[in-house]
Amino acid sequence: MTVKQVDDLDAVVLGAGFSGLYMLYRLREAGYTTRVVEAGDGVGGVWYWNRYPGAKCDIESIYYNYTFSKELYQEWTWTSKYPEQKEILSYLNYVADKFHLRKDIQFNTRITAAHYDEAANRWRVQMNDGTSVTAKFFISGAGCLSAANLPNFKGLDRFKGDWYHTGKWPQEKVDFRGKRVGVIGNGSSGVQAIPEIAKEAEHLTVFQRTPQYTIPARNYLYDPAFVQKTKNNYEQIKRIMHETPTGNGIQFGQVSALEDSPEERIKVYEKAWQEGGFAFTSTYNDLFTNEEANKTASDFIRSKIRETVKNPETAEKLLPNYLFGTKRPILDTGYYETFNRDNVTLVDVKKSPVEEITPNGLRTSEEEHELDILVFATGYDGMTGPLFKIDIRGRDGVSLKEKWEDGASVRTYLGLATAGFPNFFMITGPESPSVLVNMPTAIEQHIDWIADCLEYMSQNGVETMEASREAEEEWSRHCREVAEMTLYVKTDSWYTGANIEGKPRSFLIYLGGFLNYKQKCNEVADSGYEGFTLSGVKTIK
Ligand code: NA7
Repeated sequence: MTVKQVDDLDAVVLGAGFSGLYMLYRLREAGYTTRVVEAGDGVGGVWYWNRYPGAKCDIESIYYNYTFSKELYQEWTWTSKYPEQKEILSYLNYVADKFHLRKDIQFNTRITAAHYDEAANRWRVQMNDGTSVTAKFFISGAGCLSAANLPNFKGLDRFKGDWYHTGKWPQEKVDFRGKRVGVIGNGSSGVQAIPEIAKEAEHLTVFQRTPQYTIPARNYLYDPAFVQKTKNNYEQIKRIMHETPTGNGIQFGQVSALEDSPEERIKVYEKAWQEGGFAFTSTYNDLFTNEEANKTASDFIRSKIRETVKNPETAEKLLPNYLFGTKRPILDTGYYETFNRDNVTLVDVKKSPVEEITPNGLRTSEEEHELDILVFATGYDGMTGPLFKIDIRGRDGVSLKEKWEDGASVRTYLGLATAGFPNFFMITGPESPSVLVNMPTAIEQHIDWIADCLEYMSQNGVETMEASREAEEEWSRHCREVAEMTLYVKTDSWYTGANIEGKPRSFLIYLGGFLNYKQKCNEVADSGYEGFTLSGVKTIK
């Protein structure tokens, strides 16, 4: 394939999801020539690919949007508390149209490599269609959960039925009617898909490795008067999104779970359970830091599972035994109830592991299950996975993968940049608070910081901006220390990288809280980008 040199730009942005769209908007506003490169044939990022039945967001929709445009906030009307994938995708299409973003987006194209050319101070970005562009800035809007994890099951290539991964769902509707369906995985995606597939399939077999805690979402249609009120209170919504710890309207509990009597605690949990949503996770202030406190919430959910699931053997299999919330908490609509259906079977694959996919189904160590369709809800290679899919090389040809997998771990400065990779920025990169904050909030904060940084560079004749090794060592150490103070590190999850075979363990998300993080980012900017090396050598263009 011949590589054609087609262009030289100010910036190339990877991905046209929430991040890429707003980054493009800001760069264009500042007068930069920009190209967004997107693998899909439309905008939307994870909301473009995650079309599986039941896919919806577990953050309340009035907070799951951009705040950069008051006009946009007034124009868009959410229909229900938790927006479905289709509605979010329509929203992002609306944004792309309203701000005429499509003309700078190259669809159906993957970035395969991005190499920094030190002499020219340019990133050479190569695409899978054989073309390449050069740009002064390379910005990743690849997202945290976009590299699908398809475990290496023996025999998948011989399976005669159809198979799908929830994170790469086809555009056409998959028809489950009259089909024997198997779902492997019961994280957020599996828990959303399973009740919907069960309604349609002739029979559904759920292959569960680790039982999960899930809380009822209790989704409902919004009252139009409520939506109008939020539009009238746009400034307040914006404040909640950007000036509260999680940016999603949920208040943290003020007291320890251990301060209440057992009877009082049950009342508090019951109220939150009936209300639905993540209110349950913030009933008390120490559920994720104190094991004893955590156990009270875990026990409550286990009692709910026993109460809901009629077959005691199935209920036992569904009882989680890790600390609640140390895997990403899940919201569901009728998940546990689904196991009361006659057409649903639960198989414990920890007890009897999957041995192989056969031409007609799946064999565990105990028996063979005949299947027509297999659904992998097996998650993602989180945080670093999307970046490692691309051959990103900084100074001296060193690849990001080599740098982060040389036996040590990921090292970033604020999750925004990494030493040895000048003028490369990551939106919600590893070691930023990213997925533990409302994503649109985290994305806007990062992009505003990056856009301001570029503006600073332009005003001060700075040509390269690069995180220093000392600054990133300190930040990474701080991230690890904060994580060690929490219960999150006690459980294997995609947060720790444990879900991917061979992936080095490290806690890839900053747990010090969004507000502390934002303050640190602001201090760095206000100090003239302390911790970054700024160089002012003018380069050709
Ligand atoms: P998750 O939450 O990573 O869930 C993946 C599920 O797949 C989970 O139940 C895994 O079990 C299971 N899994 C993964 N590999 C295997 C193998 N080899 N065998 C059996 N089961 C397996 O991904 P989701 O897509 O559901 O959600 C990702 C995020 O999207 C979520 O956190 C939200 O932020 C939104 P395990 O628990 O590892 O034993």
